[in-house]
Amino acid sequence: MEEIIGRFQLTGAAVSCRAYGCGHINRTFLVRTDAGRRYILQRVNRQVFPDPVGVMENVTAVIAFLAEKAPGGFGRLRLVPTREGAPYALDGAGEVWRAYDYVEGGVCLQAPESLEDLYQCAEAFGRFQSLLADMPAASLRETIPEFHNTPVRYARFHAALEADIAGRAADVGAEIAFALAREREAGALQRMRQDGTLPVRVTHNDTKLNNVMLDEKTRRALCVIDLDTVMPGLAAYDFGDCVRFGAATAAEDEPDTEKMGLDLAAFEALARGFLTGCPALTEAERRTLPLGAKLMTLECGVRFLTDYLEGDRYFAVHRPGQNLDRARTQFKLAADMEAKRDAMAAIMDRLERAGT
Ligand code: ADP
Ligand code: GN1
Ligand code: MG
Repeated sequence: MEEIIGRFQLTGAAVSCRAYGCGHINRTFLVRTDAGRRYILQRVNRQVFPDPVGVMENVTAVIAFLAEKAPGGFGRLRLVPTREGAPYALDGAGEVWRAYDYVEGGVCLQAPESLEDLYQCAEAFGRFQSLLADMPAASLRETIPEFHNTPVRYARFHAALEADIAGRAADVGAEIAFALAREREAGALQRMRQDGTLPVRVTHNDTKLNNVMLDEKTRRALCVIDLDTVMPGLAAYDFGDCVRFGAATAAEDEPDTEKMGLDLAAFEALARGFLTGCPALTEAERRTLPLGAKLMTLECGVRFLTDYLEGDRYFAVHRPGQNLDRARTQFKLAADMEAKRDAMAAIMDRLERAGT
């Protein structure tokens, strides 16, 4: 680690480096220096991102765009250059490393704590999308091709089921049946993307609460982080994934699925926040936000189940069965969203009448 830390222009000499955060994808470390500075050091996951250098080009471009649009605000995220002035360093094994200034005074939530926090997080993701509205989508690479193409996610699920390399399919019949029963409707957003009903925008695509930094004192959003998946997408993806995580009554990997469901008050706070941050949505986009919540939840469940069937190769797992627990909570949540479809629609109508 010392060698890789030494490649970046840190202020002071590094005195400690430890694993940090709860991300499922990259290897993240917190580095402290004798000058009292903190940095986030990350190794970009090459299995997940086939072109990590392309990821860094995207991240650099988005940071530069935001710095121009919202200096000191959402543009505060800063990559620390290497001693040669590059935005990332390559190690001997060809791994891509980067360092960010730690966003001081910020906290990120692993679970919702208050409705106001939820409002702030959703407003942040909405504002993020608004700020990037005039960034040419074609200038960004697709860092993970077909990332939220749900039918493609299903195709990979079918392939995993067929191959059953870990011999696990026989034990998860109920989960498989749940996913298959919803395959046709799961493609609804993708169809509306293809036929032009929904506009393609620059979106974040991974809008978990722990990808927003809130001011630890005022609890207002400081900035959005985890920019690896910023690429062309739909508003419904960002709102949907935010609801999937933020309006859930249990943790993503809760083993007791009875605890999992949709919290409608949380849904309302998130919807109010997102619409406030992103006021220029089309009528079709607004209408499809609750559908986004359900489909992003279903898609995520299918991804967790696929990874379980493939022997846990994609998402970081810390115990056996964790991906299966994750898949089960997502399916339980999606089922509760089906039951609460009218209630979600009523909330959207109420917000519309209130001019949100
Ligand atoms: P992953 O793709 O694995 O989720 P993230 O970029 O989200 O990686 O980083 C993982 C965690 O590290 C975040 O959830 C957050 O807690 C912390 N983190 C990342 N970047 C920063 C930053 N610039 N300042 C403070 N904390 C950060
Ligand atoms: C991953 O990187 P992280 O932990 O913020 C994943 C998301 C999933 C999420 C599920 C690049 O997000 O797509 O929704 O886990 N990111 C990638 O918790 O696959
Ligand atoms: Mg993250």
